[in-house]
Amino acid sequence: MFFHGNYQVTRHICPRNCYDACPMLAYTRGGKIEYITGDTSDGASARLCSKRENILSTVYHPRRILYPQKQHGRGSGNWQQISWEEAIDTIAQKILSLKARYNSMLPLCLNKYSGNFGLLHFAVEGMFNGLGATTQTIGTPCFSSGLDAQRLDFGDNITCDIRQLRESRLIILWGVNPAWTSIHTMPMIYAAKERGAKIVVIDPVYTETARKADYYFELRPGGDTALAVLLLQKLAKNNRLSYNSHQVTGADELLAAVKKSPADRLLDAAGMSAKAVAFLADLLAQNHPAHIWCGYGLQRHVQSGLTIRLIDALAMLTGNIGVPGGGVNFADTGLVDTLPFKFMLERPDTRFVDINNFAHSLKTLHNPPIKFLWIAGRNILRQDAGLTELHKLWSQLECVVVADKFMTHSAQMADIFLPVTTEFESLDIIGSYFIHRLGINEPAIPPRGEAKSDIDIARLLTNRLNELAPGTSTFPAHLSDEALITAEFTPEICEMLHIKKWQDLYQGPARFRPSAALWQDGKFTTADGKFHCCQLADKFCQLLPNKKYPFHLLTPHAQQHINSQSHPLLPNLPEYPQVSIHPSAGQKLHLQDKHPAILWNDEGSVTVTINFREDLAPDIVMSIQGASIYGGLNKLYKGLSTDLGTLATGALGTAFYDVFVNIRPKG
Ligand SMILES: Nc1nc2c(c(=O)[nH]1)N[C@H]1C(S)=C(S)[C@@H](COP(=O)(O)OP(=O)(O)OC[C@H]3O[C@@H](n4cnc5c(=O)[nH]c(N)nc54)[C@H](O)[C@@H]3O)O[C@H]1N2
Ligand SMILES: Nc1nc2c(c(=O)[nH]1)N[C@H]1C(S)=C(S)[C@@H](COP(=O)(O)OP(=O)(O)OC[C@H]3O[C@@H](n4cnc5c(=O)[nH]c(N)nc54)[C@H](O)[C@@H]3O)O[C@H]1N2
Ligand SMILES: [Mo]
Repeated sequence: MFFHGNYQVTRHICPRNCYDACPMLAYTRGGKIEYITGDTSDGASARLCSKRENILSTVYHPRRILYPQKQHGRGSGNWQQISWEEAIDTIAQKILSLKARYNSMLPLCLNKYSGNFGLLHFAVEGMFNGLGATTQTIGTPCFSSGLDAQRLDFGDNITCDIRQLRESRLIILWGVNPAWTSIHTMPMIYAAKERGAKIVVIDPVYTETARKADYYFELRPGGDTALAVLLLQKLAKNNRLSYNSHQVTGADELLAAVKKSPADRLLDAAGMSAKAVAFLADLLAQNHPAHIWCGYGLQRHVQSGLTIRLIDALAMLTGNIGVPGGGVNFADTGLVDTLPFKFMLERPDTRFVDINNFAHSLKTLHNPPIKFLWIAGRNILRQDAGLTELHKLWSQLECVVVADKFMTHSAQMADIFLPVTTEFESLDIIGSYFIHRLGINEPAIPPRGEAKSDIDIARLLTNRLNELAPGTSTFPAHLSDEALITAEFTPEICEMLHIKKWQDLYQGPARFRPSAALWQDGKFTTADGKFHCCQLADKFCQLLPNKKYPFHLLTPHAQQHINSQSHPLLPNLPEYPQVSIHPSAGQKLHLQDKHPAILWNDEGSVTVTINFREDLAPDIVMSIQGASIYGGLNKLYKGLSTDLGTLATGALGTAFYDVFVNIRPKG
């Protein structure tokens, strides 16, 4: 903390599930945060993203819930404010009665993910683990298959320092839309462009990032697998591959299969012309080093693990790995893999259930069934797959607790609501999964109303349980935030961050990787130390629209807000999802621009508003996720697993963008 004129200035890192993990400064006067800016102390830009206004309004918005509540009848809206004592006592009594009834804590389930990725937020897992064996979700909706792909190929999940992009001659933004979802990497991309680098975007949708690129390649959703094979084929044919065969396993086999693959079928799968592929292959051949950024959108398809593996191989076999400005960035799990998370009290007997298929677990687990659900940092009744089933199964839950800041779709179906603090009201440490940054969130103001941090809630519940039934929980509720953080900052972590102690973060964020190129010594962290080329499957399993459901539904991430967060905050948010469709496709179905329509498939139907958009392919419809009041699009998504994910995250990923629908006018 420091002072600037009349302002107290505190350091923060945006704790949301976002590439950037932006450092921020909060300016507080008279006990109120008046504004926030970017913290430039580690070279980050002073500009914050367009979510900034919403970030501050999460603190002060009149719809923020500041007191614990109890609902009389789920979904009734009949909420009653209660004291923390009553809220915690009700929950504790329920836990103890379930334990007595089932002689087990397994009926208790935690469904937690990314509302706030802060270190101390993992106390919620610690609170559950302190009770014995419980049920908990495992996996992630974001990036499982890509993580596995890179782990299999390189042996690890590491990104290069994005500042190295300045050295790139070619930057391929493949299924990622950083102009919306990672705006702080855009200056590196512009800097590269100014130095003569060519910027390429590969996306089925002409995005904001595509607008800023030199070349845009449109393809079919999921057509990237075929495109990667085509590029390898072309480059091999033109003798443009260049790699050290001692550093690679499986290249000969892969290339033999690639050469045999029929190009016409691949072109059809990619939805691209031979000319476009040849042009892209030439760009790769002529511009070295090339950096490829594989986004999470790219891998929300059933075959995406293979796709990312092929893209890794493309980079490796074109000599783009181990050179500054080259590489394939996806995600970096270095911090999470190194932090000990001592207070999480991890245990081998946890019953893990797939985060991407929660309805299935509710339905199939009987011995014992899930009876109690604690949701933190998630809005599952809006954002998950299998929503129709999830709603049906909800009544089997005897108690649902939601810890959040707002009355989300999930909270509306809870029994108890626990109000949590924001990143401006409690201490925490935040790391990034993409750009090597780690920093502090220091409290700028005391918690508003009676909001509490997730870790304080964990302490309250632990203490109450142990009062009612001594020995129920082993969670270290007596340890302060500072003591828990100190125990996490082992000498190994401090060395990794080039700091002496965690308190150094009060001076500004730290970086956890050197800025040198990755894999420069040609040694990989796979079992044999080599880069592993994937092998081609006999048949691709790309999913395509069909006669009954002729449209591929894409629901990419929004510019103005993150996921379903802050959707209660945005002014003028439309009631129904806006669905973009090409006018010619729309007119064939008698749809009218700006008019209501029904989007449907075997899973259900949803009311939407039609938005004609000239630059969309005729068999794609698109709707920005979280960008309406009612939402509901996930009702149409049953939940298809991706081909990889278990290795890195414990569960397969989910193919959010392999959804097929039909449309009719409403009324
Ligand atoms: N502003 C903002 N930032 C965010 C978020 C947010 O909601 N808003 N969410 C955060 C989270 S949780 C995540 S996971 C990330 C996600 O951020 P991104 O990685 O950018 O992912 P998406 O928005 O899912 O998709 C990116 C692009 O992939 C394209 N795409 C879809 N299918 C395919 C395909 O088959 N091939 C190719 N080549 N492209 C395809 C989409 O059209 C889209 O333009 O962003 C994080 N940052
Ligand atoms: N159709 C479709 N569906 C998708 C996606 C898609 O692209 N298309 N993307 C998927 C992806 S990648 C993701 S990550 C999910 C995410 O979707 P969401 O579940 O919306 O994820 P988050 O943005 O992490 O926010 C979850 C909740 O955490 C709350 N929260 C914020 N801070 C805290 C805190 O400190 N404590 C607690 N207890 N709660 C807090 C927020 O208010 C919010 O309600 O959506 C998935 N669903
Ligand atoms: Mo995500």
